[in-house]
Amino acid sequence: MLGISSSAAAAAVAADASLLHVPTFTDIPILNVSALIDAKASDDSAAYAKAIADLTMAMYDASKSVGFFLVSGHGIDTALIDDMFAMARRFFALPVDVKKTTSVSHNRGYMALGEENLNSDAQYDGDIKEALDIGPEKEDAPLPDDASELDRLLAYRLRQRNRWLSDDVLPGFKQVSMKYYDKVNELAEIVLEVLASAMGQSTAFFSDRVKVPGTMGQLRMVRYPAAPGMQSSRLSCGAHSDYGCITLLAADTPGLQIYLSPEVVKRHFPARACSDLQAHHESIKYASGGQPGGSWAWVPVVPGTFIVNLGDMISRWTNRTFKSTLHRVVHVDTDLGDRISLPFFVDCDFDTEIRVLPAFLPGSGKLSDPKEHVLHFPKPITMGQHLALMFSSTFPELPAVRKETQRLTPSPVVHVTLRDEDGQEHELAESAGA
Ligand SMILES: O=C(O)CCC(=O)C(=O)O
Repeated sequence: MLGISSSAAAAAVAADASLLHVPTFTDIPILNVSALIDAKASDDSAAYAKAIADLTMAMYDASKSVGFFLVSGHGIDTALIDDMFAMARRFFALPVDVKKTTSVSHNRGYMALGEENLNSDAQYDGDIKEALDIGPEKEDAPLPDDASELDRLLAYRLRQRNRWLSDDVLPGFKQVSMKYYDKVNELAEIVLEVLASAMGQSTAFFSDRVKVPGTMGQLRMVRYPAAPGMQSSRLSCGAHSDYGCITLLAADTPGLQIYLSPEVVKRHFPARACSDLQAHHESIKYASGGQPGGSWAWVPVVPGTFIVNLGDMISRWTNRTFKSTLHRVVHVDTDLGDRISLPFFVDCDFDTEIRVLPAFLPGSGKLSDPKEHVLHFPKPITMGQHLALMFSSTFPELPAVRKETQRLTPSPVVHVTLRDEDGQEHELAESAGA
């Protein structure tokens, strides 16, 4: 099913038409990871090396052009995915008071309709969605004894223990959710190995930045009620980029839109003038530095695939060579019923320092774009600093976390040598202070 059904056109009488009349990104890149999964399962190092090599260039191209792609051949049982969607629907059908008993703190438990606003620059009110966030089970993922104070603070503020409903209320909820969590987490690790290779790093690059394996995933179940009169001032999910490393998304209904840069628009839709969304122009400018001529596009729902996108940390490590692309959700079509999606966000440890990799330094990096002369992120940041900064903009009560994070994170000084267009070298040293 691609794009939106014709009944959405009727809904468009009331909805802001510019939200709906955008092209569908039908040639979104697809990466088939089955050979890699087989090589890992059979512990065949030669086949593993070949599968990584075969996927690396496709990953590089997808990451450099749009930062969104589909993953097929993932081997996760369709029945498990269907069970997870069915379970999410059952959860959201419960009375709000019951759902609220799972609420813990940010990133764990139930979040009511409108509670999160992913684009407070453009939206007067919160996203038209409700959600449930689940992390790894704490007993499987204790903080290590040598965890830093920052790790402890953020684990407390953002990563508390899951609180489940009992089996009397929702039978099998925990079992299905954690089985799905584990399977998607395994897939995420595999995708990250390919991504690391595309970044010119060892395949263990990301796992080396997670002290306790499996602890940096967050499974979100989201319900979007159809909103036939949706206006650009308040969406199902406001325009944003993801904060961490990668997100793996399963969705049962179209609705996701991504913002394509002018270059991508030219390459994929050369024959048509894509309508831009004027109403979102300001927020796009704010969030992406502004790229007039770009366009929103529907991401197709292709059975048997996960939608994967890169987050802000990858954009930072690669000096924006790899894209952390803006996306949003528009769900107006009541004939399609509620839209359920299952994003799985993957981060690194909170105290992971992110600084532009030498391979991506402008001028000298072997993977950097020769046309790129700007070092976009001269100051390193920790994963925790970035998360605290972003969450303090989406949840108004969180600025305190940001302050505490800045206090606990040392301000390293970064030295880089940049070569300009004339081959002149410039030494740059900046402190990563607040
Ligand atoms: O539901 C979707 O398709 C996307 C959700 C999303 O972007 C998010 O929760 O960050």
